[in-house]
Amino acid sequence: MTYIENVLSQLKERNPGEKEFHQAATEILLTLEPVLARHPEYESAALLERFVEPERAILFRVPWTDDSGKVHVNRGYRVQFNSAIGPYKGGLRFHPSVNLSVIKFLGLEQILKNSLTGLPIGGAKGGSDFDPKGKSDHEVMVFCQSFMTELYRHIGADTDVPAGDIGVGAREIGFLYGQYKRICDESTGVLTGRGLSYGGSLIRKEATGYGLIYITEEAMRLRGDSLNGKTVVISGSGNVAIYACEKAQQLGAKVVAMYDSDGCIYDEKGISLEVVRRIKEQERGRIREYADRVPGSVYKPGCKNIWDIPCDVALPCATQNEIDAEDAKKLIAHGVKYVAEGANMPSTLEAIDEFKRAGVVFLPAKAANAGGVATSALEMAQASGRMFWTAEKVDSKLKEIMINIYHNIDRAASEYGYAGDYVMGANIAGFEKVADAMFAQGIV
Ligand code: NDP
Ligand code: 2IT
Repeated sequence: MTYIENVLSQLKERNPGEKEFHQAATEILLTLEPVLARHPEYESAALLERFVEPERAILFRVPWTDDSGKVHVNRGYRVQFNSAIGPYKGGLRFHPSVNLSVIKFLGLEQILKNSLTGLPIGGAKGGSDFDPKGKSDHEVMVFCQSFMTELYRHIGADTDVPAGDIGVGAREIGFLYGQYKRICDESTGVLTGRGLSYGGSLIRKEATGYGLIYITEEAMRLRGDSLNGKTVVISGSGNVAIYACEKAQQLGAKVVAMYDSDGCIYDEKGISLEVVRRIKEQERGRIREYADRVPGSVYKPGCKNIWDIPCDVALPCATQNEIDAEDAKKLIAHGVKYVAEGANMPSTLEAIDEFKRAGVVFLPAKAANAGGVATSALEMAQASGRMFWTAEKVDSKLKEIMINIYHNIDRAASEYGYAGDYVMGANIAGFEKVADAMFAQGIV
């Protein structure tokens, strides 16, 4: 057994049943062989064993009372995975599917993603199995206050800086921040994705979606191609999907389909983003309402239908494992040329193999969706400097970061003999910096 195989098998044994964590660790570790061949000293320092073990994993009770007076108990998590290159940084997810395995897969991915941004941020993730859907604003507030009443003691502007993810948007960040400030009596950049009136950054809301399009456009530009005139399918209709759609449309693409967890809309004329935003951002409604409002569009129950729709560019922006091998084959058969992951780990390992075999340009999540956390780091810089940058300044930095990420993963892939394999490139480029920082800091 090689060193990597050994670490992976130990990981599976020590963390039984954590299937998402196993999946993310397998994807990452199996690409690191060439780096370990160059750095035999990493094995004697048990660097990989330390890399896959969170520095700290916090699990806590979150009791709260609903509007009818009934008491509920949810489970809260914060996995502070790796602080080698900076304070822990990563989002909070509120979704019924959240468990330790999901948070650990997200945290592991976040370490390498944050490294790729080139900014000094370590990796973490947290959240709860609480479902904000169908809850009143008051219930969401009460839940967020209870969640923060435990979380506050573990975080800080120079220690660990959470942000949003699925189910945690501007509303939740506001409630979480209000409670943190009330307990700690300090106004710092302890959370990112804050509102513009209380220390947030322009463009943070748009950043993940815009960043996804900037890196995709760069990959296309270098192939003499562009989004202009292309047909695009975007899964999800949340924060990442909406702003990916906005920027893709600005660059001349036709986005023909989106979905939520109930079903998918298809609009061959091109999605009206204004209608989607009204339904999703203002009314917190369901995407099926789009078909009632836009003549000529169609709604189909079930999410999987979306990968049957022919497109040049597919942007999965909803959740993990939303594209399996069968979905990948359908996309390929219908001529997809580019797949860029806005969501975290939306493609299964088998789907990635299909894309690679078919020569699809595949931009993995940790590179393609890094614009959100990169802009969070820009928000932290503004908060600590008590400054507020213009939208143009933040947007141009975001674009520069995404273009740099593309070139770094492209260079790493080529340098190690895997030209065009951006899964290899992203893992290697992200890992090199983290490994170097961990090695330099001794056995900690
Ligand atoms: P939102 O909560 O704003 O939107 C999530 C979207 O995905 C909704 O349309 C939701 O549908 C759908 N969705 C969620 N879970 C499922 C599921 N199990 N099956 C089908 N559809 C689902 O989240 P974001 O847009 O912020 O996040 C989307 C993805 O992007 C996640 O993978 C997240 O980790 C990743 N990401 C987010 C970043 C950010 O800055 N927000 C940064 C980098 C990555 P419904 O409303 O019906 O639940
Ligand atoms: O997955 C992610 O990168 C995020 N949800 C954003 C994290 C952040 O700290 O901005």
